[in-house]
Amino acid sequence: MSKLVTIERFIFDNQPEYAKGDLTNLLYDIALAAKIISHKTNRAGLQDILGRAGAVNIQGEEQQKLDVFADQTIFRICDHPGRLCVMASEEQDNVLHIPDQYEKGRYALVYDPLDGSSNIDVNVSIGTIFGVYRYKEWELRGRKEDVLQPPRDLVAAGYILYGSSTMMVYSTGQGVHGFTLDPELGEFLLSHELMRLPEPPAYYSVNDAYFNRWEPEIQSYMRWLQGYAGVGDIAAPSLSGRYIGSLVADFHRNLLRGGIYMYPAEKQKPDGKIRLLYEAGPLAFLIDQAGGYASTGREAILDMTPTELHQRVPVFIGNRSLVEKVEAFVRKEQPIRL
Ligand code: AHM
Ligand code: MG
Repeated sequence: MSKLVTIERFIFDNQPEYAKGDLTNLLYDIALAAKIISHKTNRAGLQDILGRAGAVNIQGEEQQKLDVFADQTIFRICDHPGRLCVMASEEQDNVLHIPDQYEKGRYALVYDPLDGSSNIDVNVSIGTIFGVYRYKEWELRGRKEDVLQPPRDLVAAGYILYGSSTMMVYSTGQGVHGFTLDPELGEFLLSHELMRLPEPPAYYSVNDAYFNRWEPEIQSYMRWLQGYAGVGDIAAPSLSGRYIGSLVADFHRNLLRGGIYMYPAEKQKPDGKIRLLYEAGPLAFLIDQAGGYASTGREAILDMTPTELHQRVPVFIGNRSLVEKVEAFVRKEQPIRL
């Protein structure tokens, strides 16, 4: 019979040597936030019945938008246990400092509390993404510089997917592991140990309504993926298309089945849409740990040092062979046909 392993037990047993318990506890704090957000997310449709965001509920409290609720939940759980020196969230313009009355910790947390905002109100999967860095200057009380580090220097990264079940997937640099929430027990149980991207890949995921806005090399790459004759030096693997428009859900499916997720640059959006610090960076770390690769088409996302909290980057992420091929198209090393 297989062993029943809780996320708490797994994190504790697999924590890196240097972590001294703090990283373990931080990951467990994030798992707790995930349970609270999951509970609220599952009741999202009931907001229409019990009161809309902005309205006052039966206890006289104002109903919150889910993404604001998720943002505040993570902050409120992580601001006081003494594990962090600073946080940065997609929902906040500036870094979030640990209040003066609390002890300062050795880690910096970046997070997108609820990604896939267009899917929140239509009952489609959404997710939370997070990354953990070590502080840079102990003397100073948590600064922007502590989070503006290349994703390669992450000590942990992961996501929570609020889908047909809630899953937490994370890595501390020793492989990628997935846990499924048992809603009755309120525990995340190990369900996917040591996740690796399968070959051959099954899917490509992109919003192809924007095809006309992409560079010709990316348009050609898309034609290659779709099996058009005369594009690229060798035939692409036979892929099917899937696009949810929730990065975590698209990423998770491709991690399990193999594939590539893309959000290319556009004529009006030269850096694309996805944010480096708390979206592309942590997922680049995970995909690397699962045997894959993440690129802007021109450089490896793992090695980019963010200069701004909300900086955007074009993203191609998934099986290495598919992502390296994008780079070959961008370098104009592939026969092109539009
Ligand atoms: P968000 O942070 O505002 O939710 O935007 C990020 C999301 C991703 O989850 C998703 O992959 C992408 O935006 C979808 O964008 P589009 O609707 O342009 O395809
Ligand atoms: Mg987002």
